[in-house]
Amino acid sequence: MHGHGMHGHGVHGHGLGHHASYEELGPGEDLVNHHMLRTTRGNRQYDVPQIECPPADDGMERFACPTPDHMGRYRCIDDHVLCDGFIDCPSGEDEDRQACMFYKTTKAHLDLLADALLRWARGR
Ligand SMILES: [Ca+2]
Repeated sequence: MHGHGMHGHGVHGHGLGHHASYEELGPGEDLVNHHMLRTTRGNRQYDVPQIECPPADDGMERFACPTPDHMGRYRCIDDHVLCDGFIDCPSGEDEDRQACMFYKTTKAHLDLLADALLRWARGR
C-alpha cells in the first residue's frame, strides 16, 4: 500500500489559528473598543471568513461558507455536507472541485489510517 504522488502537504484546516483571547470586559467603553477590535480583525480576508460556527449536535465541526447569501449572512454547514453533491453554500463553494479533491483525498487517507489502526487493535 504505497500510494505514490499524493503526499500532500499535510495541512488540513486549523490553519486559522489566532484565537482571540477574550478578556473579561467591564460595561461601557471597553465594549466599544472590543467591537472595533473585532471589526479590524474582520477586515482581514482569508479564504475562510472569521465566522464562528457553533458545533453541530453530534459535536462535529462546522464550517462557514466563504460567501454570504443574498441576505448578507454567512451560512454554517456541517462537515458531512461538504462535497456530498448538493450545493449548500450560496455560491456552491462546498462543492468546489478542487477543494473537494483535496478533502476527499485527505478523508480517504484518514479512513485508511483509522481502518488500519482498528485492525491492528483488534489483531492484538
Ligand atoms: Ca454540499
